[in-house]
Amino acid sequence: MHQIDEISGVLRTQQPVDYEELREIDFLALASDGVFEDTVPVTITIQDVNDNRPVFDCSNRVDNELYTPDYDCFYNLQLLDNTLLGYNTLTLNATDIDTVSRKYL
Ligand SMILES: [Ca+2]
Ligand SMILES: [Ca+2]
Repeated sequence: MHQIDEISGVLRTQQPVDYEELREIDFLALASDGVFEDTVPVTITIQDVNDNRPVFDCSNRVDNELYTPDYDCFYNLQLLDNTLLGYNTLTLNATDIDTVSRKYL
């Protein structure tokens, strides 16, 4: 995943980093002069960014003629014409696997 240049000591990523896949990387870095050596533990903590879209909970979805593949799911409500003001009609739930954007849902 990461590589340390033997001459410069610079650590470089060898593949993309994804917080949703791996949140921390621990390894031991070794320095050697051919006779003596030293090691140091290194911890890299991956910080989350908003790189995933929120997704509606589609467990109560309705698939009918109005459904299109442009949307994850479709909600079709029917209300009586004398429904009172403030009546709870539907609770929409969405989730987001990004920790940084979840608080804005
Ligand atoms: Ca997000
Ligand atoms: Ca993320």
